[in-house]
Amino acid sequence: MAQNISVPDIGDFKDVEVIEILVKPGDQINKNDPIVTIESDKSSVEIPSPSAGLIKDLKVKIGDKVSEGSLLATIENGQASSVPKQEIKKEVVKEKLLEDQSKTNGNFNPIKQVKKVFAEPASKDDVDPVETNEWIDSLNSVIETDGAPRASYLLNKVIDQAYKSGLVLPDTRTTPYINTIPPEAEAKSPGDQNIEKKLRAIIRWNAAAMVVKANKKSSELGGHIGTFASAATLYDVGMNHFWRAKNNKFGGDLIYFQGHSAPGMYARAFLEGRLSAKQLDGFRQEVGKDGLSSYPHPWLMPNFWQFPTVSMGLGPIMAIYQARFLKYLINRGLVKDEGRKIWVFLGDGEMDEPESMGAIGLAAREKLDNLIFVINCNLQRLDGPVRGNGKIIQELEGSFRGNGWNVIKVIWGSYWDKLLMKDKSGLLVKRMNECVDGEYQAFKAKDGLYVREKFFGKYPELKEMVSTMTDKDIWRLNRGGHDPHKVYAAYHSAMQHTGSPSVILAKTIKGYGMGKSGESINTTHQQKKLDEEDLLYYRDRFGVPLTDKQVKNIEYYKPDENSEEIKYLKDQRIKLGGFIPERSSFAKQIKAPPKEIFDNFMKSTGDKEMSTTMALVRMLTALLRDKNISPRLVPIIPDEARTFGMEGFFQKIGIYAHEGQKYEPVDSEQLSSYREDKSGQVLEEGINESGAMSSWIAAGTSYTNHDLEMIPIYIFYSMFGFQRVGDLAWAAGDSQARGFLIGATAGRTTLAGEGLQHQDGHSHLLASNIPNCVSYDPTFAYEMAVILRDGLKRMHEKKENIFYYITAMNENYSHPEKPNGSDSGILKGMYLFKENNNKNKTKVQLLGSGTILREIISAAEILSKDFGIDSDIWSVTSFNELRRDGMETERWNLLNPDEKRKKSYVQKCLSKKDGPIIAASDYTRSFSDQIRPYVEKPFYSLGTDGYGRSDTRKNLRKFFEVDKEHIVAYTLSALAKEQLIETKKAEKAIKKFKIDKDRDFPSNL
Ligand SMILES: Cc1ncc(C[n+]2csc(CCOP(=O)(O)OP(=O)(O)O)c2C)c(N)n1
Ligand SMILES: [Mg+2]
Repeated sequence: MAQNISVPDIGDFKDVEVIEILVKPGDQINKNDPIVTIESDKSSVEIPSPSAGLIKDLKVKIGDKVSEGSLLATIENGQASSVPKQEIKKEVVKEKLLEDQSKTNGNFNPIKQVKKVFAEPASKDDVDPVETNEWIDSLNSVIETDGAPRASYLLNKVIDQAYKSGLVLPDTRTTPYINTIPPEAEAKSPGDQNIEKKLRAIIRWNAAAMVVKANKKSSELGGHIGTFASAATLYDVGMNHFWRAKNNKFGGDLIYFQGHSAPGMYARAFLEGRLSAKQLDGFRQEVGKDGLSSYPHPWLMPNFWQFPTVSMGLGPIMAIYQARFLKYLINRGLVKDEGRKIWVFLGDGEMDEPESMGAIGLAAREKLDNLIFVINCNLQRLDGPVRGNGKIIQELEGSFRGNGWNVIKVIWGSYWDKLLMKDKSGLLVKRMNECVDGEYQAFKAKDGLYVREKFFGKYPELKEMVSTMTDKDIWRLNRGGHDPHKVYAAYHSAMQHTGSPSVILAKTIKGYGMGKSGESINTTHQQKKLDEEDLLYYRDRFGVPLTDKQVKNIEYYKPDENSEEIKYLKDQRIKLGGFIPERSSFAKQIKAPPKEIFDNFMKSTGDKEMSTTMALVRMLTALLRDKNISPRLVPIIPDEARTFGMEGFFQKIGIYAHEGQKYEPVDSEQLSSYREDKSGQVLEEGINESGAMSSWIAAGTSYTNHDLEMIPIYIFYSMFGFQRVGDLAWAAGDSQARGFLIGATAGRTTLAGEGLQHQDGHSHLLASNIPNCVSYDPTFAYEMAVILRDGLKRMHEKKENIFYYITAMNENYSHPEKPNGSDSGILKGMYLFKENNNKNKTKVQLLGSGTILREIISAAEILSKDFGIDSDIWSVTSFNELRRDGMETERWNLLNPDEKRKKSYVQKCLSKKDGPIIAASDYTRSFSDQIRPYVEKPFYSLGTDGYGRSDTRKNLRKFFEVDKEHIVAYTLSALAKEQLIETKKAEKAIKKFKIDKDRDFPSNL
């Protein structure tokens, strides 16, 4: 029996136009297949079929207006007559378990037993120490008999009860200043410690030698020794035992190396035979062949580095979103869950960057247990201590714990274990707790005697504790981050941890082993030269088998290929699947959609008005019907889907939510209901441009990191794009991210009412500085369609390492038909849109881009009608691309003075055309000025220099002098200056349009 399909609840909209019919009678359709697309003045949305069946009759045609309940079609064998309420996938929530986990901070530390008690020494305010000890004994006995989870549970219950009783509890953000993992719970490294120690020494040496050698060539070259010196153990333990490389069996762990530790990675790659001594000699000399980048730059070393991290703070936020994106791919069923991990190496100073910690809440909320931060807490940054008066490790612990991370502190090395065992009174821990980082830094810049006096000497009991130790023994008391056993145990524990991200806070010494020349002193960071004496010290300190002469020559040391060291090093990596870092891609291309997919946009819209943003959203909807493209699209929005008319995507493809949707959304009755789904496709990032940009980078580099080409489309207010996250955009270029950035609500006068902080008149200039960013400012839907399809083809089919920035506007207007043969011009940056030759008289070349092209078109009509001036109207889709072509051509011509001059594309377009050139855009004049050198004709640019302000579009265009009247007046004046018309004609226009000559330049207002 035939059933009706009618329009479901579409919110407040009425009389909405049907713009596409997606089925025809006789079609067999599935439930949720789209029947028609309807479009309001702001957004378009598909109406899905409520059931499967055969379409019998269509009851609407394109152009019809429909409202809720309007009949659309009838279907045979269908079962329901209205769109079913969405099914809320209720996750089975094991509430009790979750509750317990969150209370233990997700950290089920495998503590088996507790033999010692780090209680504070009995203090004056302990009125009943016996009772105190009874409580502690009880706790220990639960840990011993029932295990740590039970003990945590009981403690939480007691704490809950205390809160209920109104007790003010002490601050529990931090734990004592000791290792999180007690020695008896440490996993033991299976490695050969002797060989590993030798290898570490050699790698340290080669890294330092490489920097010193470069600086011998020229002090301009620079480099860092101190950072890697402090982190060598942290890297080596990972390389020898934990980090699994990408190969044909496994996707590979992803490691974000701290930028300034790059020399250490090169030094290891040298031992692995991946880099030659000649290449090490080319450190920081990249202009010639085979040089090595100062820092991790995939653009410059595309087979080696994966992640650009040296701009501090970008590594951590990009890595968090990388880990999130990996979960997204898994939850969407696009990649297998192989237990891959994202490791991120950071400096303690770097943690002051707002970006570093800005997304740690998200990491915990999304339960990113595939993410491990390792923060190298050497207590120093560039100028001096990170927290001289405080304790960076404790501070970070508090922040990360507070955000729900699993925190593993690696503060003390094994030599401290015995002392801590002896510390029955807790006085040693008390001393550890009370010392500030400024003191800890000084301890390691001095000697054992100093530590004896200043650290242990504070309390006679502690002085006594170390009385049998020599100063050398005291000096040997090591820090956790330099102890491979402790580091191994921490990594092992982080690898096992589930339910939340982990952070390892490793205490180290900046410039470890550099001695007087730079160990733990304030100038360590910039120490790039070591004199002979320093080098000999460094060799001896680590026992590198080089003669004095070899040291003086600053030779690299590489054991024989058959030596046990090299064999061991390679064996460990073979066991872990290959070398790291290594950048590769085995992703398959995505076939660009057929040309016809955008056919609709090539026609005139007639009277129908729409914005280019709406047109773009319709194009995306069309792409979602292409089976090659659809699953790979990653729409990314920072809380502005409704602004851009994209709310239709919520139902259609769902919003990614790792826990599905645990609630019935308030608008569940409506077609565009807020639908969250575990396999949702939209990344709805909230008000978080940096996060959205980081997601976009993760998706845009998926072809290398996950061997799966994805098509990220990040849509944002253009003002909050490059200006806000410019450094991330630069890193995206370095990373060779592919995808689309859409600067919506673009144009200084087009966004109108929003005012100064919203109106963008310069994002294109920022985009133009990124070498592999291709940018366009289209006016019409067909231009957008041609550009979008070409972008898909270039990036995702041909795999060009470029990304697109396209501006889209919110002004509604009608769109003409695509002029014949304009495709190539649209892509090159300009094409002849229209010629006004009816007067056969004085002529002018009018160039416009974005919405201001429409002012140009109107101005041309006035010029023709009222002033008898002919014009050629050029739509400039990209001043940026034109400039690139102009620069290249000019350079070639200058370098080849004997040859016939080549013409730039701009010249090809304009050189045979008559009249001066007037160019106008909704951006600052420098945007259109970019082509000035290549036109070889009088050139005048009009633009929106100055701060925006809220008003109507008309008033704003008048204010910035980019409205049709100003364009006419300025054009006439330019023609007069070229003596092509009489000056009085220009004067007349200025008067006619009531242009105030005495008004200040808009930039000054
Ligand atoms: C955004 C940014 N600002 C400044 C710098 C310059 N810089 C390089 S290293 C450094 C200090 C790093 O200290 P820390 O993070 O503690 O790393 P460490 O070398 O101590 O391991 C600074 C300020 C930079 N690379 N990036
Ligand atoms: Mg530091």
